[in-house]
Amino acid sequence: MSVWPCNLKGATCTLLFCLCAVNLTLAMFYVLLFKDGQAFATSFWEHLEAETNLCPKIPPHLVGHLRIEFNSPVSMEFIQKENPEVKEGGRWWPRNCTARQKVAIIIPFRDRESHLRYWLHYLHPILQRQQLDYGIYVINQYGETTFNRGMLMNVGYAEARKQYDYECFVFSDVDIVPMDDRNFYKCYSQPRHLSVALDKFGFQLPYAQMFGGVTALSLKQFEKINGYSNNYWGWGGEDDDVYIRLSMRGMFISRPDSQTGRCRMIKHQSESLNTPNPKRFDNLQLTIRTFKSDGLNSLQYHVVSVEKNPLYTNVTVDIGRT
Ligand code: UDH
Ligand code: MN
Repeated sequence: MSVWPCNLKGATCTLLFCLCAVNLTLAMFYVLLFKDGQAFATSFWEHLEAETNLCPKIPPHLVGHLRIEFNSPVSMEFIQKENPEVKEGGRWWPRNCTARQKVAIIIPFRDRESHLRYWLHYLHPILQRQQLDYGIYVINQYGETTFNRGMLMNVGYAEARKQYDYECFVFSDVDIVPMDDRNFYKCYSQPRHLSVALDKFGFQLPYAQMFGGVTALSLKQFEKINGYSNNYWGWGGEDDDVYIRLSMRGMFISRPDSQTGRCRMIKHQSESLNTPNPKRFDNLQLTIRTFKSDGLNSLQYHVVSVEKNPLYTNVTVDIGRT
């Protein structure tokens, strides 16, 4: 009687037995390594399926030039009715294909409700036609302190990342709306400036380094520059500071052409808590030396509340200072 669990002759039987043992070990290894073999297999197939069902490179429902005006106020209820597919917190994603990018839109904000309504009214349909997997984050500066646009952008970036696996961040003023839906609110291989031809500047780019209004940076690009500076209190400078950061990191500005990049800005007065910052020119002299330690890695804030409203997520934040 043989010790082997088969009737084959010596060598063949040993070989078969060894193969079985190797197979079993590999299988156990696989299960242990991925803890849950089933979940791994499922996510693998889901991933493969998603890859094959990517949304088309050119979204099919774009309309091109848009008529934008700010003469007839819209209510939140009306905007909600216009956008039935938008989920709580201002989230939307295409249902019949997988979006090419997951985009968080960050809006620095305080006391501009009427502007926000126009923005939501125009942008939600545009972002849907662009087939993005997106979420809207309104970062509301708490209290009566001097406004700090750059710091609010950093907070928006940090808070949006806690909500979803975003890979692209669009930073937009609340009062700027694109006039063409081919101006994509997504990220490119270089940091993107989207509001290149504003009506208030006669549809011209005022200067080549301009990087204010609406911009888009991938997670990698934003990390590479350490985000915005936290030190620009009041109006101006923080956008030029970002330009210095990205050029220091060997990047350059990408832009749509001046026709596609046309935008309208809602006319408004400047707020008393956002008057021009007299220190901005001095700060800009120091950026090259300070940007590695002033930005995302030095950001400190206190979240007062996070509300998931029907059309956007509202993050109220205390950023300190006077
Ligand atoms: N913002 C607020 N609330 C404020 C200040 C600024 O929400 O109190 C946000 C908002 O997203 C705004 C952005 O910060 O779009 C930039 O601020 P801004 O719109 O005041 O800056 P802009 O350069 O205006 O457009 C400068 C003042 C122009 C006054 C012209 C008077 N004729
Ligand atoms: Mn403005």
